[in-house]
Amino acid sequence: MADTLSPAAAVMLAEIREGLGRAQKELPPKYFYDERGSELFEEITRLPEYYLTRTERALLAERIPDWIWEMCPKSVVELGAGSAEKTRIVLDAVRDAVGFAAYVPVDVSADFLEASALKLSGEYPTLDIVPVVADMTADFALPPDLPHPVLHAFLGSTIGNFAPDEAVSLLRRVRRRMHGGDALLLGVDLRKDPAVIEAAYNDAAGVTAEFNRNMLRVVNALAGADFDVDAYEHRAFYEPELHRIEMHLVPATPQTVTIPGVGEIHVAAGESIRTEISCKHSRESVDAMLAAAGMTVMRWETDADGLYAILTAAPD
Ligand code: SAH
Ligand code: AVI
Repeated sequence: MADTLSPAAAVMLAEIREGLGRAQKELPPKYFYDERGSELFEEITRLPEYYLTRTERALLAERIPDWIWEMCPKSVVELGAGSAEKTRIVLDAVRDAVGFAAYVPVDVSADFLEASALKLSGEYPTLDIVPVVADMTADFALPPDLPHPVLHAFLGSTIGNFAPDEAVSLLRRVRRRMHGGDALLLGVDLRKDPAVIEAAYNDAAGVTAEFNRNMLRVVNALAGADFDVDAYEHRAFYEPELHRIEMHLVPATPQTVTIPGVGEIHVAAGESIRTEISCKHSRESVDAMLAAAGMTVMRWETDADGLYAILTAAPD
């Protein structure tokens, strides 16, 4: 079977094998995002408990027009763009300040990305929109000759879904693409009362639970696995020492899963598969992460309740 696998399928099976082989079983969060997962995420962003999206949107609406006038980017590259709903605030400001510009949304969710790029092309005739389907944790090519200055946008606090060392590697990769005058626009969720964070990842309507379980459907579809999706319960809890919330899937009864190319995986009753970490930051942790990647904060803005921050950073 291994001989007939595409390189992408081989990487996926290796990731799944490695993740499910650990003492704490794990699956990478990028597998949340098939079309259904992307739609469920959009639903999460509208939940009353999920303060992140609306807080970031309000901050962007307040600060972005001025920040974009200062930077005048001729290209915007956005990592994990998704629906790019909040990015419209950035794109409106770029259109008003610069006129013609390139917009490169990068995302692993191919169908969802194509659909949002098509919608945006109709709305922004002066933008050259070039979607790139890629895994941002690996090296990938951007369109050649993007006009500078380039604004690298990474919104939604998606940086928090990477452990500190992975986040630094990712930001270093961004830094390597930067010329003088380029900038990073980052959204980060801040540390706060754990009860507020736990509520955001355990919504009353159960959308986050469905989003979490959807990962097993994605792995079934992509890898031909036979996870009994309904056997798993959603669990999300804050780890104060690590400043992060974790999402897990936990079966009430023992499970045996067969994954072609990986083999049989046993999940004991009450044992968990970790599907996501979402790290929460402080000004100090952001400064340290950016310093390790070779960047310095230029602008920093938080909401009145200190829930969330947006910032720009420049290469050192
Ligand atoms: N930026 C949007 C969406 C955030 S959801 C917002 O702020 O609302 C996270 C997005 O990152 C999803 O669209 C998901 O498909 C994408 N994503 C997750 N892991 C990824 C990876 N490894 N490579 C590329 N995109 C990824
Ligand atoms: C995309 N990412 C920043 C979200 C988060 O909050 O960590 C994904 C998510 N997980 C559960 N709800 C939303």
